[in-house]
Amino acid sequence: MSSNTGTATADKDVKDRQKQAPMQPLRPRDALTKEDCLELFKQLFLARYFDVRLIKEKKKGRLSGTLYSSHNQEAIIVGSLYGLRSTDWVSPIHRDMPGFFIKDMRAGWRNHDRMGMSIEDVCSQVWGKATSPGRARDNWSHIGSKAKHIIHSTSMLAGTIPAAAGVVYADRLNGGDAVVLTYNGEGSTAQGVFHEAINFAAVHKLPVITIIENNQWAFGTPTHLEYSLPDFARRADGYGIPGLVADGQDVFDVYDKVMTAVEHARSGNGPSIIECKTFRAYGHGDHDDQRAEKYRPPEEVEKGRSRDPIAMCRKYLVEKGYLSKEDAGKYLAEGKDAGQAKDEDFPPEVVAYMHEGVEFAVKAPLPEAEEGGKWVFYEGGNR
Ligand SMILES: Cc1ncc(C[n+]2csc(CCOP(=O)(O)OP(=O)(O)O)c2C)c(N)n1
Ligand SMILES: [Mg+2]
Repeated sequence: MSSNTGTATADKDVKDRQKQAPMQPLRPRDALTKEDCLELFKQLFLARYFDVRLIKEKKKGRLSGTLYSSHNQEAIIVGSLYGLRSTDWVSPIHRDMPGFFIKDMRAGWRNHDRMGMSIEDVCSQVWGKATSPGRARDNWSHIGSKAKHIIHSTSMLAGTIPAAAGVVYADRLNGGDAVVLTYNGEGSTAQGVFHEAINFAAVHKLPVITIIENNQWAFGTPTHLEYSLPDFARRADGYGIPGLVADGQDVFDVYDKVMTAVEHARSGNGPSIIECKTFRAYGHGDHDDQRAEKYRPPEEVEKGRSRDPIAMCRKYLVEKGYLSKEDAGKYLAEGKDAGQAKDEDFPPEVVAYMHEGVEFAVKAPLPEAEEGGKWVFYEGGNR
């Protein structure tokens, strides 16, 4: 039986462990250079063009399979990834396809050694070719790369958060300081595994930053039938961790909030939730586009798409004096859906980069038949 003093010390230890370090709100955007801001602007065009181009390719009959659009949600992907270190991990899902190649893009768009996939990798995956990181064994976002610090995406919503927590737990035990960004739609947060994983991360103070892409819809279910809070971020209170709300249309606000959480996590203060408020531009996937027109009133869609992340970023750059009025009017992709947008609406560098990925994938071979019997069990290698 422990002495009274021993019990008091143990109680204090427990209280110390349960104490929440306050999150210091940061404005890391103030330290971004003009070049950084212009790069973020270009990456927004790139994420949008990826979407536009795939829809056009499918319309032309050069591509099959379902597309899950990130149109209007690009600021979340671009803003959250920009401040990461190469050693950090990400866990993207179906709505984050551009994140696979935008990760670590600061190390050079065409630098094959950077800690993100190449556009050739990602397009090969979309086209189901042998050159895809998953060797075309599955489609869309069902890829990952241990070497590039990208956790394999699955269709089991919220199912990657425990895996992400385990990855950074192992990294901590090995003396690393990596953080992980997990991405989840607001609908996926109703899964039991979401609560289990966040709770586990909270009690072990793991550097897991959960980004909630709150696009107001989970397939055909609106948010008021998903949870009963004005701000989803308040769920964080129940786990004893910070929860921030970001304007998901504003790449700089996303950057500020995510980097605040990253600093907090890297300093050993544990996980947090960042709710990014946005709006899903199209149907759940392109198979749902026509149905979505029936279950969502046109006024709601128009309002939800009225704050285009490209236009908002441009406005900020003009106000900062980083973009002249003349240059600002050069490429006007905002507000246009894939049927309206033309290549001339995007910077030529963006179009050329995506074009290289598309042409590589179109020409790449399909996998050999025997590939189907492989990779169920470990076959060596580190991908
Ligand atoms: C555990 C589980 N339940 C249901 C589904 C089917 N499903 C796939 S996406 C989706 C809606 C997801 O909505 P949300 O999490 O808000 O993400 P969004 O698609 O809006 O980005 C559903 C129900 C699934 N993949 N996994
Ligand atoms: Mg959603």
